[in-house]
Amino acid sequence: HIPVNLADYTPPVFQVETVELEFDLHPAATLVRSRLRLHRHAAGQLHLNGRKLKLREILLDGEPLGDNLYSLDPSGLTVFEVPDEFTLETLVEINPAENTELSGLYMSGSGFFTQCEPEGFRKITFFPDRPDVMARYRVRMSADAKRFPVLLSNGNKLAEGEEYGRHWAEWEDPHPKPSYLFALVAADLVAVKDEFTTRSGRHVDLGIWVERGDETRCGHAMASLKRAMLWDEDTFGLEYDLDVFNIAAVSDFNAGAMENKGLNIFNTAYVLASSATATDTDFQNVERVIAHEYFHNWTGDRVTCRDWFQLSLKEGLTVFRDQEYMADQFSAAVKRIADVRLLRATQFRDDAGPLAHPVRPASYLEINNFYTTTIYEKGAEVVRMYRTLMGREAFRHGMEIYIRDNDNSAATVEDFFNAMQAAVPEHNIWQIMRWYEQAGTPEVTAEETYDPASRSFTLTLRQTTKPTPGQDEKHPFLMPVAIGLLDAEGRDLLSETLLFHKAEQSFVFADIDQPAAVSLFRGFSAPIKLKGQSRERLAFLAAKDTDLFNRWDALQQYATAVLLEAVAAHQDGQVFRLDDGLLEAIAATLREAPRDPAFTAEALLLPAESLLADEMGVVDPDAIHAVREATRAALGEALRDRLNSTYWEYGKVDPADHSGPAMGARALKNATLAYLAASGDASRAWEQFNNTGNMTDRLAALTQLADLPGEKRDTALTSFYETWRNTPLVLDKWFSVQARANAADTLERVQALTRHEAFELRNPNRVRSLIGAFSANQAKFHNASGAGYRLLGDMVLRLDETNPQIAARLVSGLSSWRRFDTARQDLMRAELERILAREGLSSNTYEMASKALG
Ligand code: HT7
Ligand code: ZN
Repeated sequence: HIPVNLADYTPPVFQVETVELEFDLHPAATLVRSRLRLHRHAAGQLHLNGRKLKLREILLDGEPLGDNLYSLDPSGLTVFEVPDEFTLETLVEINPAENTELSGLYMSGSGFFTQCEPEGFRKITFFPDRPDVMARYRVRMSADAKRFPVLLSNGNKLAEGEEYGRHWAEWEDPHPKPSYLFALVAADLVAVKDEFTTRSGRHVDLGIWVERGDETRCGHAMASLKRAMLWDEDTFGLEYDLDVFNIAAVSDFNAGAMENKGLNIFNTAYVLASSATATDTDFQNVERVIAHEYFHNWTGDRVTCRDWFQLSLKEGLTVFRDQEYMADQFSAAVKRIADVRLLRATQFRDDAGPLAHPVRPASYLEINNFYTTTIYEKGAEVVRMYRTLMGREAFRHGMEIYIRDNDNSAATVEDFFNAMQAAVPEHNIWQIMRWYEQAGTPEVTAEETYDPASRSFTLTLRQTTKPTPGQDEKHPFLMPVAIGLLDAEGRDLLSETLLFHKAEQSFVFADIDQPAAVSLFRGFSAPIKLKGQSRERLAFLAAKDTDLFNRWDALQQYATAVLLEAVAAHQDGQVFRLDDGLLEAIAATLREAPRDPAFTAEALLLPAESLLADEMGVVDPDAIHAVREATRAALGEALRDRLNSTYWEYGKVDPADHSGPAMGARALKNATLAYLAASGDASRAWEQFNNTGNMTDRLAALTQLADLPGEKRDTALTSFYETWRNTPLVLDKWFSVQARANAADTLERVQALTRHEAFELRNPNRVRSLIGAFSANQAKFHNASGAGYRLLGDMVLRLDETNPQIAARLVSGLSSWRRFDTARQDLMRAELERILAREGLSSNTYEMASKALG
C-alpha cells in the first residue's frame, strides 16, 4: 500500500498524440489492439500503466519488440529504450465477463460497458493512464451482431458494416481527451432520440440508449438534457461541441453516472423515471445528474484535471453548476435547504472524524476513496463563496477566463483561482485558497454591542477550526458573511456581505437603530457551524427572517436545542414533555403552508438523528431515537386537526404532474402523513398505499407502514414485492424502506434480507439500497449487541473480493466509533480490526479501515 503524494507530481515523460483502438469483443476473451503515437515530453523511461492484461503482441514502429527490451509487472509495462517519437502497438487479451469490479470493460445486462474514471483504462490496454495525457481517439469495435446490436463510442460514427454474423463500427472523437473519458458500449439496447440546435446553429443528435421496454421511462431524462443544454448557453455561454450526444444506461454501475466525452454512461437509477415507478426525489435526481454530466462537457472534459488531487476542480465546480441549474428550475430556497441538509449530514460528519481531508487532499492510497462529499459538495461551497465574494457578473467573467485560458488542457486549482482573481483585479482573494488546503469545519461565534449615543452597532465574529488528521494548526479562512439586521417586525434595516478573514474581526455599522436581531450567514454563505445563538433569537428568526434559508435554519437549530435537552432529560430518567416553543413554531409553520408548500414540507422535518448525534459528547443512539420519535408523536397528536386538514388540502394533486408546485404539494401532504402515523394513526397511510398509482405517494405510505410491525405492514410489503419484483429500481426501494424502518425488528429483518433471493451483491444499487440504507439507520445499526456492525463487516469482507470500490465505501459506517460509549466503541473497533486482518484485502478497503481506526 504505497501512498501517492501531491508534492511528488512530475509531468508525463511521454505525451500521446493519437490512439487507435480495435476491440474484438467476446465476453470471456476480448482482444484489444492499441496503436499509440507517442513523443517525448520530459526525461525518463517509458512506463505504461496496465492491470490484469495478457500481453499477446508488442511492436515498436512496426517491428516486434524482443523480450529483453521491455518488462512487465503488476502495475504495467516498461519499455527500456525508445526514440523521442514512435508508434507503439500492443495486443492484449482481457476478460470482461469476469470483471466484477465494474471498472474497465465489463459485462452487465445485455452487453459490454466501460467505466474508466479514475483508473479503469489501464484495465483495457497499456497506456499512460493519467489525466494530463490528452490524446485524439479513433475506435473500431466488432461484436456478435445479434447479441450486441448497438456499438457506441465517443465522438462521431465514421462507418459501420457486417460480415459473417459479426458487425463492426468505427468512431472518432475530434477533441483531445484524457483516457478516463474513453467509453465503449456494445449491447442490445434501444434508443429514444431527439435533437437540439445550439445557439450558433450546430445540429446535435441526442440519443438515450436503454434496455427494450424501458424506453417509455426516458421522457424526463431527455427533457432534462435539453433544458440543461439551453441553460448552459444562457448562463455561461457554453455550447455543445459535437454533432452527437449519447447516453447509455446500465444497471450495474459503481456510481451515479459518468461524463465520457459524447457518450455519457449512466446508472439506470438516474435515467429511468415514470410517475408509477419513480418518486419526485427520483425525478429531481434524474434531472440533476443529467445536467451534472452534461455540464462536465466543459468543466471536466474540455478543461480537465492535471492530476487526481485536483478532482474538486471539475467536481466541485460541476456540482455548483448543477445546484444553480436546479435552483433555477424549482425553488432556490428549497434547493439550498436540501443541499445544506446533505452537506451537514455527510460532509460535516466526515470533516469531524478520522476520514477528514481537504478539498484538495495532499495524499491518497486509492483515489477511488476520494470521491467524497468533501471533494464534491464542500468543493461546490468553495466555488459558491468565490461567486458570493465576487458578485455574479465578475464570477461569470472569471468563468470565461478560466475556460479560455485552459481549454483543451489539464488544469489545477491554481488555474481556477488565477482566472477568478483576474476577473476582480481590484481585490486580493488569495486567502480563499485555504479552503482547498485545510480540512475541518470552522466554528463561528458572534457578539453584538450597540452604542445608543453614536447609534453604532458592532458585530464581532470569531472563528476557530478543530485539528484534523495531519493538520493540528489551522489558519483563519476567508469567508463571505451575508447578514441582515432586522427590526422587531422582521424588516431588514440593512443587508450586506461582510468579508471575514481573521480569527477575530469587528464590523461597525453607523447611523443605525438598534436591531432586534441579526441574521448571519444568510443562504448559508459559508460552510461553517454558527454557534451560540440564543433560543429567543432562533425563535424570532424562525418566525420573521426575510431570508427563507435562515428562517428554516433557525427552526432547525431551535429544534436541535430542544431535542438535545430532551435527550439529556431522558438519560436522567425524566418523563418526556413536548416543548411549548417547538409546538408553537411547528403550528405556525403549518398555518403558513399556503405561502410555500415545498418550503413548509422542509420546515416540518425535525433534525435527523445523525445531526443530533453530531452535537453530543457521547452519542446515545437509543435516547436520541426515543426522544425524536416521542416528539414526532406528540406533535402529531397535538396538531392532529391541522395536520388532517392540510393532508386533505394538498392531497388532490395530479399523480402524473411533476412540476415544482405539484411536487411541493405532495411533499407537504406526505410530511403530514408521517406526523399522523407517528402519533399512532396509520389508517391514512394504509388507505393512501392502497389507492394511489403514484410512487411518491405509495412509497411515503409504505415508509409509514414499515415502521409498524403487524398485518398491515406484512400485507403492504408483500403486495409491493409482488407488483415490482421484476423492476429492479423499484425493488431497490422495497429493500431500502425496510432497512430504514423504525420498527423494533428492523435488524433481524435486514439480516434476513441479506439472504433474500432478490438480494444481489454484484449490483451496487442493491447493496446500497439494503446495506447502505441500514448503516444510515442510526438507532438500528448501532444496536447495542453489535449485530449491526457485524452484518456490515461481513458485507465489506464479501464485497472486497468482488468489488473493492463498493466495499470500501461501506467502511465509513464504522468510522465514527470514537463518538460512542465504550461498549459500542469496542464492538466497532473489533469489526474494523477484523476487516484489516483479512489476508489479501484490497488497498481500497485497507485505506478506509486503517484510517477509520486512526
Ligand atoms: N466523474 C464521475 C465520477 C466517478 C465514477 C463514475 C462511475 C463509476 C465510478 C466512478 N468513479 C468516479 C461521475 C461524476 O461525478 O460526474
Ligand atoms: Zn461529476
